[in-house]
Amino acid sequence: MNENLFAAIASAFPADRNRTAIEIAEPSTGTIYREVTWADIEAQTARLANMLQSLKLAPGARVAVQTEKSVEALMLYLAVLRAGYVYLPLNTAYQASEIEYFVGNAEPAMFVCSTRNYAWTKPITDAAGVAHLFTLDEDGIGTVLDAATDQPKTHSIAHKSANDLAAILYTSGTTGRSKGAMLSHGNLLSNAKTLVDYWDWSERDVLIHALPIFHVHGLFVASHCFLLTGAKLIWFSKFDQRGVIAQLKRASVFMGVPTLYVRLLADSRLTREVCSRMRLFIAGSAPLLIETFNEFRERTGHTILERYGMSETNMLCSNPYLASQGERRGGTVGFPLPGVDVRLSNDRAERCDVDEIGGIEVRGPNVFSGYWRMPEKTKEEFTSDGWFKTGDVGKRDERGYFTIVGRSKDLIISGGYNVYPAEIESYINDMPGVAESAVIGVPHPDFGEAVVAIAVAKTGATLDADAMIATLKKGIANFKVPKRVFVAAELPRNAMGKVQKNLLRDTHHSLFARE
Ligand code: MCA
Ligand code: AMP
Repeated sequence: MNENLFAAIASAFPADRNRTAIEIAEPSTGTIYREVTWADIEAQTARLANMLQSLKLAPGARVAVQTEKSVEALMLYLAVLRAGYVYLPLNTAYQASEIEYFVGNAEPAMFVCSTRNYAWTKPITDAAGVAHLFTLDEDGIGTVLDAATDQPKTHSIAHKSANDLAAILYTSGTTGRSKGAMLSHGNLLSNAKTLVDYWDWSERDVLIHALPIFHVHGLFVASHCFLLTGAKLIWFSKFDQRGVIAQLKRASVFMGVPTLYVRLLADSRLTREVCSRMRLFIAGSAPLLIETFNEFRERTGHTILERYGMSETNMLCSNPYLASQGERRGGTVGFPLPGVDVRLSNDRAERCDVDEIGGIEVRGPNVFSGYWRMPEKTKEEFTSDGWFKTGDVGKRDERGYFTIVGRSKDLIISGGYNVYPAEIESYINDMPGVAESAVIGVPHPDFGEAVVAIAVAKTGATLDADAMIATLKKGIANFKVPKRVFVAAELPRNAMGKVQKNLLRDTHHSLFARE
């Protein structure tokens, strides 16, 4: 049996291939300006898969993609699966030094970039010996599609077993550089099937897709649920609450990070009436504030379903969809998904009691096989009995609901993007005149958490906070750049000499408080 994820997707295509699969909406108005049928998906993924195979890439070759969001980019992802290669999506905000690391670490055989990034991407891919560099832009035009134009529109799906690698997703590390989480066809398919079932998807569903497609949330969770049920997508190349609200009347499901819900609520056009056809609002990737959960229920009559996931594990926990399985409880991430084992361990590696706080560990067919070319790191992140240590800290109540109470990893989640303080501190510490720095996350009304840095000058040097921000903007992805930099005489330390970030967080807690 072919266990290629694309084989499962193809077998779920609706019988009527002329049906619309994707409606593409203009972000700020929601006006639909193009439609894509299931026949188009079939033909375009076949052409692209044939083109990929004509390049005679080695088995297991990585195809790295850093392009703006377009339906064609989604087709490219599906074509890589279909042709049996390994997909490696990269955040569009990454700049040259970040891309250089990913290319050096993953050694892709092929790279697809935006035309506007070609000039700086080419020297990087050349130096790393990447054999093929193509382009693809937000309007769906690029050399990667040109190369596929004359290819046949039929293709027989590459044979894969469940353990074969389908994708590598880079996630930052608390120390050192990013690690590539290796996800197999089986990991992705098992989780997608579970979600389709648990959230009661059907071909009648219409999903508003407004998330980026270089992370688990937009690429896997949203896209796979739609693809495995023959449902319909209303596709936004970027999130804009005005366009989304204009299309809510026609939709049944919405998925978003908490920032998207905050922005929807800030628009008075979000009413009960526009949500009357909706059956499900799903939130995840970062903590959803209880205030947002309550305000959304009051305004729309809908109770947001919060779920919890990770790049390494796909989705682990979800609040229930069906009332018969329980209520959706704000501030919790619900129950472990069917087939996924989740446990809590205290610092003596014993199982936690009800309401006792501990480290969240997971086991199941959804859990990745390890970090790309980092066997030692992989070993560190699993317990001796084979459970993956998420680095999240939580508790379980007497009814079985899990709540995430914090993180043992030093991580900031800003607008659904992860930022590791150690990485930003190392950039700041390398700046002229900087003796040391500390990077923290503080509450932010839009992004949930915002990145803030505190820097100490070397003796005799003076630091200009605004100039530091401007320099960082030129070097690293914009969402990682501190919103504010403070220059301090020294960093608070405990008796062991460790920087007391909790004191810094307390000092700057109200920096972005709403007026
Ligand atoms: C944009 N900016 C940000 C962020 N996004 N700053 C901090 N955090 C952010 N997330 C800044 C830019 O640096 C820029 O600043 C300014 O905002 C405008 O940029 P723009 O790109 O126009 O912003 P936007 O379009 O308004 O984007 C905000 C957003 C976006 C829509 C919330 O960040 C987003 O799509 N987030 C979703 C991320 C996501 O999908 N996460 C899922 C990960 P300046 O002008 O100063 O440069 S998957 C995951 O976590 C697990 C598996 C799970 O459970 O799902
Ligand atoms: P990533 O490494 O980008 O996949 O991010 C995964 C991390 O996002 C998890 O380890 C959690 O810390 C966080 N996360 C995801 N969903 C939630 C949620 N519903 N509530 C709180 N944190 C979440």
